[in-house]
Parts: sequence; structure tokens; C-alpha cells
Amino acid sequence: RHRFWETQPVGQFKDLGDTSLPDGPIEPPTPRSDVKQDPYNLPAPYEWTTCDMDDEQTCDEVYGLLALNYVEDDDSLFRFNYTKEFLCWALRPPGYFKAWHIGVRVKATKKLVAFITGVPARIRIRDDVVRMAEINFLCVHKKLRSKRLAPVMIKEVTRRVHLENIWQAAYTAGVILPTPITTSRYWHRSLNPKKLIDVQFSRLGARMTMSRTIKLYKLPESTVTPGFRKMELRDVPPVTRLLRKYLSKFVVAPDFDEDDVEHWLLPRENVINSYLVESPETHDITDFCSFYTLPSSILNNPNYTVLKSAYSYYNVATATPLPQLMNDALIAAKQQDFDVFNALDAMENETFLKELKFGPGDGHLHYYLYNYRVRNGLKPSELGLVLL
Ligand code: YNC
Ligand code: MG
Repeated sequence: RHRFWETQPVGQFKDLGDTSLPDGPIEPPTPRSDVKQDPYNLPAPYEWTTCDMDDEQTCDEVYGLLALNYVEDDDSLFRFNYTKEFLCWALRPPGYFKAWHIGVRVKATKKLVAFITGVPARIRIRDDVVRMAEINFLCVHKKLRSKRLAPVMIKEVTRRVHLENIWQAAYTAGVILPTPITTSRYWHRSLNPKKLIDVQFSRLGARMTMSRTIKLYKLPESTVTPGFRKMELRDVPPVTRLLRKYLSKFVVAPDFDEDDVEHWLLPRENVINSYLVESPETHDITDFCSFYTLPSSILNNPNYTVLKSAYSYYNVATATPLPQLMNDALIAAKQQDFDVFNALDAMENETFLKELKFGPGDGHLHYYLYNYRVRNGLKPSELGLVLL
């Protein structure tokens, strides 16, 4: 059924009940010199290109490919519209490899028609901290679909990851592949219900009027927790300590150091928003919350072109109740004119979703590891990893 995936070192559906297979790497590393030295072959009209995300024009091309061809919802009402600033952030974390930003061009015209990326990360599974690649932004132009280009791109990124002596990867997808370590669901909290209903993101509830709906989702003008403020550079050490301690509770989570926290969590306009609670008495940093900015294009609506969505990222509550902290995150997002706030049911998110009037979405997000078996999988609440 999966001509490509059946050949790869991933958990296979046929092995799901097999208790004799150990957790951990599926295949051992091979000597670096045994890694294929030259790129995989593409069909004759195409050529590989390494995308230099420092180059403005390349960035524009990648942005344009994704804006027109990347992930859509099932009804094709919306398509992710990752911004250039977001892509530059997502693709250039500490220690990133330019060679892992891989494009495919048409030889004759040099048009960019496919893309896949990896970035390095340390991810902990139980007690095992593993160097991995996080794979993202796999995209093939709509006119080139179903030609088995994706498997070649996956093999090529795998080869380039192996060249850096890295043998595992983490990725998410909306489709079911062999085999998810867990499946999570998106929940949505309306901030601008009138627009969301107008663009068919949501529907007016049964026996609800528009004015009652607007009232239902109304939020205070300003945040309520004393000491709630934006994260700053000086907060990196205490935030790192807070986050490391918190993430140690989960079965799978990133192993963040201060450089990672500075990159992934320090606020960047229109990309990543982070807030914390500084105790007015002790000045300790007791709580932290963050969300990233990922707009979607609204396809074929006469009144609106862009949906401004916030996505819950990493949150830690030690002194403030988590629902109160997240309500302040909602207020902060509303102040910045977001239309909707999205969160997975991962980590401890279940404990605030219903209370804060999030509703379940229809899409599922499946989490995968490459060349690492986690036999019984995990519950979403055991997952401490958010991929972009
Ligand atoms: C997918 N999303 O099953 P089988 S998520 C992985 N992730 O293989 P073709 C996928 N594999 O089943 P198309 C996949 N979608 O026969 C499909 N596949 O074994 C598999 N969409 O290839 C599929 N972006 O080229 C099948 O399909 C084979 O032309 C079919 O291309 C697929 O970024 C795609 O949703 C997704 O642009 C590129 O549909 C295309 O349809 C497209 O004939 C819209 O491919 C955008 C979209 C995916 C977003 C993402 C994570 C990707 C992870 C890739 C796997 C990484 C493995 C680890 C590598 C490093 C290892 C080390 C060390
Ligand atoms: Mg194809």
C-alpha cells in the first residue's frame, strides 16, 4: 500500500502488535564514507538547487511556491501562507545547514517547483537525547503531483542529513503514513467570530445569533495577571530553566539550551510572540506562554484575503493557573488583531481548551519519527514537541 514508505526505516503497520521489537533506533548508523556521495537522480527536466534563505530573491521564490502550493484544508477554503520572515526564522536555527534547504527547479526555465527542508534539533525520547532533523515544508507544485517526486525529495534530504552524521528525524503530516507516534487534534478559539463565520472557518451555532456569538467570545481589553509582560533578551536564562524543567515531564520533547530558547522563543514581530509572568514581589519568572503567527490565504472570498491565525507554542505555568495564563495569551492575541487562536491537544492543553471556549477542529496532525521506534506510541498529553 505504501510503495515508498514500506522501504524506509519507520514503524510499519504490520509490526504494530509485535512486542519483540525494541524501542529505539531501527537501523544503526553507517560509516559516513558509506553514505551516497552524489545526489539522487531527478526526472530529466528537473535539477536540484540549494536554497540560500539569506538571499532575498530565493526567499521570494520559496515564499511564492508555498503560498500557491502548500497545505490546504480539506475543503480548499484556506491555504497556509507562511511569511518570508517566518520562513527565515523557521529555517535558520542555531547550527542550521544550508544544504538541508532543498529545492527542485525546471532546468529550462529555472522555475522553482518543489521544496523540502530540514533543521537540526536535539529531541529527547524518554531518557534518550537524540540529534535529529526536523523535516518540514515538503511541497510539490500542483501541476507536478502524483509523479513520485516526493519520495526522491525525501531520500535526498535523508542523504544530506546522513552526511552530517544524523540518523533520526521528526516530522508531522495531516496524512496517515507508517506509523504515527501520536495523533493530535487542533482546537480553535474564535477571536473575531464575525469574520470567521463570514469566511466559513466556523458556523453560527444552533440557536445562536451573531450578536450572542460576538458576546460569547468577547475578551477583556487588557491582560489580567500582575507581572504579565513580553519576554526580553535578559529573560533567556530563567525561561530556559523554566522550560527545561517543564519539558522533562513529557515522553517526547525538545532538549532546549539557551541558544535554542533565544532563537525559538524571543519575540519577533509577526513571527513569534512570547510573554511571561515576573512575580511583582520576588521578580522570579514563574510562568511563560508563546504563540507563533501563521496566516492562511482565504481562497475565493469577496470580502477577505487573509486569516490571521495564532498557534499556541510552548507554555509553562507554575504560579498562575494555566487557564488564566492562556486567557492572557488570548487577550494579547486579540490586542494584536488575530482572528483565531489555535492549539493542539498536546502537553497539558486539554486542561484549558474547553474552559477557554476552544472548539475541536476537523483536521488531525500526525507525529512521526524516522528511524526510531516507539512501540506503543504516546497519548497527545505525553507529547511535548510542537513543530511549525
Ligand atoms: C507527506 N506529507 O504516501 P507511499 S508535511 C511524507 N509526508 O508514498 P508523490 C508523503 N510522505 O505511500 P505528491 C506525504 N504526502 O507510496 C505524501 N507522501 O509510500 C508520500 N501537497 O509521492 C505518499 N505538504 O510525489 C507516497 O506525491 C508518496 O505529488 C507519493 O507529493 C506529495 O512537510 C506532496 O501537504 C506532499 O505538495 C509533496 O502532495 C504534495 O502528492 C504537496 O507521487 C501540499 O509520497 C503540501 C503538503 C506536506 C506537509 C511535511 C513533512 C514531510 C515529511 C517527509 C518525510 C521525512 C522523513 C525523514 C527524512 C530525514 C531522515 C533522516 C535521517
Ligand atoms: Mg510528484
